[in-house]
Amino acid sequence: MNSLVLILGDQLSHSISSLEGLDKENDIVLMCEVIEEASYVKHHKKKIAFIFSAMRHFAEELQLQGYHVEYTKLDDANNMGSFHGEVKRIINARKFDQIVVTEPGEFRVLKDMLSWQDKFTIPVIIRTDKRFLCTTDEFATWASGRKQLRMEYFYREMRQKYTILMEGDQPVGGQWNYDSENRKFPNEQLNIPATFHSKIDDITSDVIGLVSQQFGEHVGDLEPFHFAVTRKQALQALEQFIEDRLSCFGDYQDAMIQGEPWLYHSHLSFYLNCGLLLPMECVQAAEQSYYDGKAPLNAVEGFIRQIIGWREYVRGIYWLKMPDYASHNFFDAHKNLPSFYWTADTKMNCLSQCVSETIQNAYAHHIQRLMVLGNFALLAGIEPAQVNEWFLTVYADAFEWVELPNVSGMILFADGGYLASKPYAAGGAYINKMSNYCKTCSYSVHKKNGKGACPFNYLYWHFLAKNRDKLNTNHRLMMMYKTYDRMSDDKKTAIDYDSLEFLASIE
Ligand code: FAD
Ligand code: DLZ
Ligand code: SF4
Repeated sequence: MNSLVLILGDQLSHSISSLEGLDKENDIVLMCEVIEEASYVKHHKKKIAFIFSAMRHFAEELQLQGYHVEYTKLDDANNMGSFHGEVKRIINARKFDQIVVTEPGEFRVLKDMLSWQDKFTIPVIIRTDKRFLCTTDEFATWASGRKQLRMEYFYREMRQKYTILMEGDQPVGGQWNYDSENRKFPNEQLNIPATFHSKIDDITSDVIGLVSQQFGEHVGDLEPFHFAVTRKQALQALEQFIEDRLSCFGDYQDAMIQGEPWLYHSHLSFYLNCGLLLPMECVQAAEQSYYDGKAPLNAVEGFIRQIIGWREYVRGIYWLKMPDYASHNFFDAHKNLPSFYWTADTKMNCLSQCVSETIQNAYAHHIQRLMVLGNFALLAGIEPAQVNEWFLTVYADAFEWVELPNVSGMILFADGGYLASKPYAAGGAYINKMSNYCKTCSYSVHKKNGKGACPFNYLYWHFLAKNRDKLNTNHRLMMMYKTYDRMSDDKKTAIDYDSLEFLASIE
């Protein structure tokens, strides 16, 4: 039985299920850089360089282990430009009995793969992606019969299932969640350790040249490039996080400081999502750090919750609800994405900072994505499809299974509250509390209306008023509607006037 094993750019794990049982003598591993994947959205240049370099290093490692790898580079003359094109090319040239793949991370790709058996008249075996801690079937069982899903309950079950931070059947420390301790305000005097910096070797250098030549019109800075591109380097990045930053991860998880893009976050999503790191090894390293007395419980629990909780939860929702999930638009929002999302050219300092850092690093941390970039898109009524495309384009960790639920579910509430219990809408006061951006902004965060007032302030109330019929029954917003109702008619008119004028100015 000769198998063709296709490995995708986000499946760079030696334990990937498609390699299980592979016969090194007779089977062939196919990896291909294809223009369709690099341009179905115009990915950030750094993201393409990262994926291509990591793919080339991974292929080299497989070859050293004795696998027969067919690797197609983007600029190879016979490159067919798509996964199905490359599969077709190789099966036309050689005889295979079956194609083996691990399930892909995007519905778009799965749909394509499901057509191959008929198209190529050869069996296509699609194996479960065992790198995730909850299979799509397990998640569907958990979700069945629940009208609304809540991450917290899913997370507790995951803690129990894998015995993470547990004492018998109770959570270590007596609480499941220490989020209330994780809201320290930004402190400009912090001595923040640098993020991981790998050396650029010949492979990465070649890829940087290729991306610069072929994707010049894509967004983003290609250099400096310092992502890990091998498993060895990714393990070093994990170790560096555990040693240098984990202990403060919880305290400053929600803080934003001007000129500090990385803070105490792990910066591991790139490696987790492309397979260089496995979720459980990150979780266990953090848990061990707690037991060794090196990191406090609020930090370790918070980090672990992101991985076994949020990460698995959003993936479960993605596969449960696709393809419909991509077209949800609960608020019927249809405004275009303002051009400053691509240029950072706005007087709103918070947005300008977060977009600039995104352009430089293909990274922004969670609160920047949620409470600045996403929050603004929600308040301004930007069409979900355009917001999703932007988030999928600009971040090196963006794959649709994780990007879409975070954007459509968590921040835009486009699914009407299936993923989150209320929209994460906030005015300028929140951004001012959690960042130092407002100090140097052209707008005044303390001014609520009129010239020079922070746009988040009036847009927040405008959003609530405009969508009242859809949010009225949400008990978590009742206080806010009571506050709105107590406002004078003049105040309400000013909110509408300022909002409409501002929104027209960014069209
Ligand atoms: P840390 O803060 O150090 O967190 C540790 C790990 O937990 C991350 O590496 C990640 O694997 C996981 N994690 C944390 N939060 C989430 C979450 N909400 N969903 C899934 N995993 C999570 N994450 C992506 O990996 N890809 C995306 O395309 C993506 N898009 C997002 C869009 C929006 C609007 C929002 C609000 C969040 C998005 N996230 C996305 C989640 C989160 O912002 C990133 O995982 C995180 O910023 C990555 O940086 P880090 O590795 O330093 O994370
Ligand atoms: C993101 C990406 C890019 C930019 N290029 C490739 C590629 O050329 N070849 C490849 O195998 N994978 C690439 N990827 C990752 C894929 O887009 C990803 O595997 C699918 O979206 C499924 O999750
Ligand atoms: Fe952002 Fe408003 Fe603060 Fe300016 S004042 S940084 S627009 S929150």
